Amino acid sequence: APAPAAAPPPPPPRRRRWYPTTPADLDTVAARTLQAGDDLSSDHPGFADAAYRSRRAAITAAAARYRWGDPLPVVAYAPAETATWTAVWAQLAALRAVGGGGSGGGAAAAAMGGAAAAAAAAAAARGRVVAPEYAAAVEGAVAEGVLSGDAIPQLGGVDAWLHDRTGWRVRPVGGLLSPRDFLNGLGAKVFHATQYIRHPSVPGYTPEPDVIHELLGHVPLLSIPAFAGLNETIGIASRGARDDAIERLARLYWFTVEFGLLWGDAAAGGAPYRAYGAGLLSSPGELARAVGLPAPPTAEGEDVREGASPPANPEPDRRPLTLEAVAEVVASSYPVTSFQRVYYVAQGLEGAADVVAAYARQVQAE
Ligand code: TIH
Ligand code: FE2
Repeated sequence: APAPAAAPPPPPPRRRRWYPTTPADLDTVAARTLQAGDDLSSDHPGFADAAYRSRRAAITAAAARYRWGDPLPVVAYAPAETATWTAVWAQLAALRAVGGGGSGGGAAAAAMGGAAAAAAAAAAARGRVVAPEYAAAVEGAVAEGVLSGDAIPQLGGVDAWLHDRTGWRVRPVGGLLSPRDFLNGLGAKVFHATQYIRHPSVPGYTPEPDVIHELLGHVPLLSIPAFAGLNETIGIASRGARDDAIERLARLYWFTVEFGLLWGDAAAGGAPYRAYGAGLLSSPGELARAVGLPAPPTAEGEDVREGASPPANPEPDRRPLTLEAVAEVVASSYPVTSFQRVYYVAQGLEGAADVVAAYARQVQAE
């Protein structure tokens, strides 16, 4: 990346003496991306598309110049980029509405008042395949004009909305950070967000973060206090941690924040699983598959890419997220360019946060 980074302090043998704890501190790490937007790997769908690559390079250059306190970069998205956003938005909105009765269902329930309304709302929510808190957060952001299917939101508006709710900030980044730098950012209540959009050839799944993943996956969840707290807990545990602890925390993050599921309400005839992982909530293809729905059609009417999920086991494993299971989670590597083979299922967002907090205490006591 063409990033003028400040020289990092020399690392001591086991524990780092310095780590960022404030948003301004992140100026020293945010420009150190592992895969800048102009350096796509050869299996990336945009690898052979020169126009796509130069567009990303322009967007990531602005992110690399950003320093804390600057106005967040504004990207003038092209009509084709907006079309990708709108198409993925529509697929995700359909999945978000599954079993939820839509916002009309909520309004009808509210009109009844009292216990009847509560019962109707509960019945309407039973079939949902996304965490109900997530669906409510997106609906709130839409109602306030912060998120919309019609245009790719700018970081500035999203950042102000998020800061009002949980005190979190969004910071532009040109690509993947090291796990240590990224997790340290969470400890400072800062979420690093890319601004470029996935290649239009495979809209239902992308192997790397993009603006859809950040703004429709992570940001609504970070507006929910219990869930923002889970992110901060992992971030604080990463401060000055040994490299092997960083690796374990990154895996815990992956199997919870990125790909976590919640138990649904199968006993009452509802959905068996509900997604809260941002990597599921931004991928129509993987979201449908993770919760056991048929894959949604793409704009062209074809199934989205199945990734390289093993043909012998098209149905993923789903295992309970308990503190005992975390030992397995933090020892598990995972695919980054295909659908996951295993998802861990928690008892509500609070249940996930409790398990994460218990493990974070273990790491901090090491
Ligand atoms: N696969 C996700 C998507 O298609 O939106 C993006 C990512 C999640 C985690 C890493 S990359
Ligand atoms: Fe992510």
